[in-house]
Amino acid sequence: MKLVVIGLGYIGLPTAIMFANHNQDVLGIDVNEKVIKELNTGKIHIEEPGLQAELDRAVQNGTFKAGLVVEPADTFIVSVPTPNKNDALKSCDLSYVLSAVTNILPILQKGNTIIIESTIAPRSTEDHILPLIESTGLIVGKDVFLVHCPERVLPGQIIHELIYNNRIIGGVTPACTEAGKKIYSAFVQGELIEATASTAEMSKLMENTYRDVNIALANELVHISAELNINALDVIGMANKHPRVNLHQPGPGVGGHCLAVDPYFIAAAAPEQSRLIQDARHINASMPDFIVANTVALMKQQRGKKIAVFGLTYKGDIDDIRESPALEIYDKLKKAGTFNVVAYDPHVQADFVEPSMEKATVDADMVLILTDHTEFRSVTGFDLANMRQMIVLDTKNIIEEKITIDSYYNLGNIASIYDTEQMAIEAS
Ligand code: SAJ
Repeated sequence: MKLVVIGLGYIGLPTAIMFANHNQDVLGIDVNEKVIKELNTGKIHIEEPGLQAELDRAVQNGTFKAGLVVEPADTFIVSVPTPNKNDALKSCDLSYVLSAVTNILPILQKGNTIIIESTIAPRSTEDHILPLIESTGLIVGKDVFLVHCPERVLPGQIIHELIYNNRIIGGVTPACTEAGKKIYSAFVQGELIEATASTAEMSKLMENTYRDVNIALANELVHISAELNINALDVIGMANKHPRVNLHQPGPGVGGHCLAVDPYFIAAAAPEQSRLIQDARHINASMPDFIVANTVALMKQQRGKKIAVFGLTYKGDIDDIRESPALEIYDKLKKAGTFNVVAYDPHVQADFVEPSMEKATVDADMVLILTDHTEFRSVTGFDLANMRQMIVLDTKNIIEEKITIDSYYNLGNIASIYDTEQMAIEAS
């Protein structure tokens, strides 16, 4: 079977390579010439464990090549970005998906299957993509097959999850679903769940919205507990001992290209009916400002000058800074110009990132931890001995040996910053 994958990003590339390693003849398409060149010389352009070895295998078998222009095939998989639009409710921008599908139309043949893997707003397949395909005169469900098959893999574990996760196969008609199932059965060992395109779209969006809303609940608990002088992290630990409770973890905000994006697609499609989803988004999106305000308060109170920011990625142990609340906090502190702000992140290589932890912390007054990289887990007071004042604000509650730090704050005891402030005012 010949398969074309359009969009060779975090999802499209691993998907293309997996098919190539399971007896399919794969052409990967991207608009970025540099990416195409690198892939054709056998190099991947993203950090993902195991992916380079998988590409090496595909190159050796001669089953994968990359290019700029689509060619006739049996199956087309669309895996391009769907950003938020700049409108009031940040609705789903389908333009890359529609343009990818438009490029396929002139070479579309009877018997072909088009699969949309990109995350899309509810009803996009039936209301926007289906009419576009049928404008060619081909009938979906009879001449060609259209399926929405959302990806649900976790960065860092993509190869494993592509194979073993359940997969929702949302066909526009039952024949479309059948066609989709046949294609993914090439390598998927999880269940191939039959669905309609619209339920598939909504299910994918609700999975991430569920998580976003639950994280918002944890973040709201931080605000409530700070007001009432209760340790929110202790509350979460205790409540989660109940067999049917799973409070999520609070943090400096919600990032990445899924949780911070998908809920808006639902909200924009049904604004009147999605109050809770919109409130949750608002709570999570305001966390960076909350962290900035507390950082500034603590620094001013201690007459601090230098902040070492630990972690810029949107979550731990990855190199992805897209939609990262950590980066937003770093930028805001930097732009304010009040303090010398230095970024340290062992996973991010960029000019503005200090590669040495020692240099980042020397003479610093505060370490502000924004990402739960494994490397930060074992940081102790001994590693931070070169700071001017050893104050740590650990928004991910990651440091294990908290006891070794002179002044340790997390989202459980963050309100105590102000107790000290009050004490300082009273003493002066
Ligand atoms: N976060 C918290 N508290 C928590 C959990 C996460 O603040 O208790 C934050 C993280 O720090 C991060 C953000 O949420 O900033 C998102 O991280 P994540 O690990 O929850 O999600 P993603 O975006 O890396 O991946 C999600 C996954 N979805 C679910 O777990 C429901 C993944 O399975 C999806 O494939 C992916 O979105 C996607 O592509 O949709």
